[in-house]
Amino acid sequence: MTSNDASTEIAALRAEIEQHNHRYYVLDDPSVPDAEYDRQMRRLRELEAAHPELVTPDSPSQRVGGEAIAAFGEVRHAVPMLSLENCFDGDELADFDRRVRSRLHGVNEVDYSAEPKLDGLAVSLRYEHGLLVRGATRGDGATGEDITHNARTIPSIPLKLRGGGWPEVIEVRGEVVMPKAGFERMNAALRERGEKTFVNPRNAAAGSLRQLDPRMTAQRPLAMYCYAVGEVVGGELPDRHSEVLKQLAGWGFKLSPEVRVVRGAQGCADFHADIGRRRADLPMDIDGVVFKVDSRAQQAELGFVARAPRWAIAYKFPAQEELTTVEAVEFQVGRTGAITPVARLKPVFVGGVTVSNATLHNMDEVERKDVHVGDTVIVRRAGDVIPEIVRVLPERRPAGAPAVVLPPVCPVCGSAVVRPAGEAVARCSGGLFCAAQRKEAIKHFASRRAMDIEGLGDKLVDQLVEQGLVHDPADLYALTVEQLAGLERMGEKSAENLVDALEASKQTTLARFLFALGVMGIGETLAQTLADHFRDVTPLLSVRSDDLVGGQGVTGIGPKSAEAIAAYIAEHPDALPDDMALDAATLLGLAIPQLTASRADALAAHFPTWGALRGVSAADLVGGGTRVAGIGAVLAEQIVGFFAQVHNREIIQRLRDAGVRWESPVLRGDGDGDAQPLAGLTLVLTGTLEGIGRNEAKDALQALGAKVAGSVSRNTSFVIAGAEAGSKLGKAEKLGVPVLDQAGLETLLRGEIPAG
Ligand code: I6G
Repeated sequence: MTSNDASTEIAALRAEIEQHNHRYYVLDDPSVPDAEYDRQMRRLRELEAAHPELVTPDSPSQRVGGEAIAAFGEVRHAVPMLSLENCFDGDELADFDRRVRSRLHGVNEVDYSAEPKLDGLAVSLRYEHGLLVRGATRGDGATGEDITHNARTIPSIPLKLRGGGWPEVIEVRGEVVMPKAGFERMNAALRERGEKTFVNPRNAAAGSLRQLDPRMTAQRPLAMYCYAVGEVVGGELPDRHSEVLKQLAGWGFKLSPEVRVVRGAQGCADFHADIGRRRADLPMDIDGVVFKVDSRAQQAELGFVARAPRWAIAYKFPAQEELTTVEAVEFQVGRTGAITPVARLKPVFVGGVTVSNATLHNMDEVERKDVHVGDTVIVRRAGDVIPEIVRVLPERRPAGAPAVVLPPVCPVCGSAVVRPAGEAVARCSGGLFCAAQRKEAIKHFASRRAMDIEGLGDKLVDQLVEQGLVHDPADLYALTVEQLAGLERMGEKSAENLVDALEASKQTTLARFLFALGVMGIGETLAQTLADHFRDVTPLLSVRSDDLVGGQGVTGIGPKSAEAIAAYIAEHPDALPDDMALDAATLLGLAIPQLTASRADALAAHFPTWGALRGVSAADLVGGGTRVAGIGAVLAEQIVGFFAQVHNREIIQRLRDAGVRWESPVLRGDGDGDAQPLAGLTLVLTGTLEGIGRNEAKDALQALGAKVAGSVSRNTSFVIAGAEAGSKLGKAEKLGVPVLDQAGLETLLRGEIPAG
């Protein structure tokens, strides 16, 4: 191949790969299967290796990171990187808006560009003639560190601007962050290798950017979200900040998908409240929202005070991390006997509430974090997540602070505590002899998503168990008004109501009943799967492991991918001629959802022709020995063990004798079309629905044959959005999944399918 030919092919490959990168990393909207992307990248590397004179710094092949540098250089920012004024409540925000309007000679209402304030590291990128020439940290605002070598490895940072019309020189500023999911994955991998983990995504982002070796940075899941410009030479930008952001997006930069223009102080307050409600669901940690006067002419009129613009403010959320001290560590016993160490903390205001307890999960965690009583610790409370100790500050440990030791016997019943070698969880061996386990098992049985016994709260269960009135769930149905009325804080009327609620709870679904039994490892989804599969509890009483695991499927294909692949085949029976021999490349060419290269290999090895693959069901495909979706060997043993125990069988029998019953579930997606008018639909519920709880709606829709999933994907038929719907609504809009309101839900509940 001549250098000319190579140059043409290289240019075409670079353009294509950059386009895929842009779709994948900037727009979160992948355009080609991974295998195709890998093939193009391999080809580009091959050509560049054969023609090293054609390698340029803006080639996508250069993102893997070059040589390590010896030390960070200094970069003086041509335009200083300022800080932002902060405010912490609505009054301070209103004051800011009043100041802005008064300086603008009393304009009535100001438009603000609003966006979340991401918790990462501020970075400035300098482009000359459309090419990235420098990346620098904020530093002290005037001088930062040169991190060009690392910036090049971050896939959402364009090496070369897209489109055209960019200024000769432009500095683009934003925040480099590590999304929460990437952070969790990276820490899990570090933990697995016995390496030190990062305390939070911000520290992980900062640590990753401050690497001398860019090959390390290249492996970290970083992204940069842009929000401002610095120096601009030889070019003009639009008049409104929001338009500048759109222009940046056009040049290939990633923006927060939450950017909005809002009106006046009220618009700002509403935006703050909306983002605040969704804070825990956002993919990145944020510590507030930022408002900027949208008109750049007004910005110029307002100017700066000290080192902050008068036209912008950060409205902060309550800190999610604070310092406090561990006053004691106690051990709680859960439903399955798991013993959980809980730190009793000196009360501290964090994440918007006062926190005085934090879970330590298990003894491995206590040992890993090296928690001693008396330690000063960082406690974190994010959203509704249970507060946790992030880390100990060993330098502040008082002399003689006692280590935390697992008690040899259960603190509730005195039975031996067992912790099998290699396992993190220690358990009380008392079973239902242990009052703590009994209480928790009954609370779970009565809970809303299980038997939904209204009025049977935790305090009441504690009393019932402590007074010996209830030993197991079946005893609940023998309770009388007289017995209940004698309890603390229970009158005759409440006792009658509870007996009525117990009676009402007897009519249930098999899935709820199975979930209520509290079999270890059986959550709501698996309970539903078991109910669909076995249709009654009786076959489960004699279930064997072989009935749950041991299929003939394809290695490497799990229940989810099997469903996606089988659905594709069912929808495209004529995608290939019947007698066509299959290989992985042919299958990958069909862009079947969830079909990775390794699964394509396995599938082609298993099914010699398309004809052989046509007509297979998801169950035929599931490999690794799974027969019931989601159940592997360990879970199968737990299920078999549970139903084999005489004591559990007796409770099930007594519950049935007491009148607990369910409609026989109809198999989804086949059989009686009239009883299953929603068969084949996959629905997702989000937000608060009117007049019907989410679980109730879920049960009703499932009874009509629909599948109700927890997350939105391209396979979702409809998202049903109630009031204050969260990120699922955004995802639906992004993927083009039809969204239904309350009226749409009602149509579905009548068994009719609304127009999409
Ligand atoms: O620190 C910052 C975070 C977010 C910012 C910022 C921002 O906009 C969304 N904008 C400016 C202008 C500055 N700091 C100085």
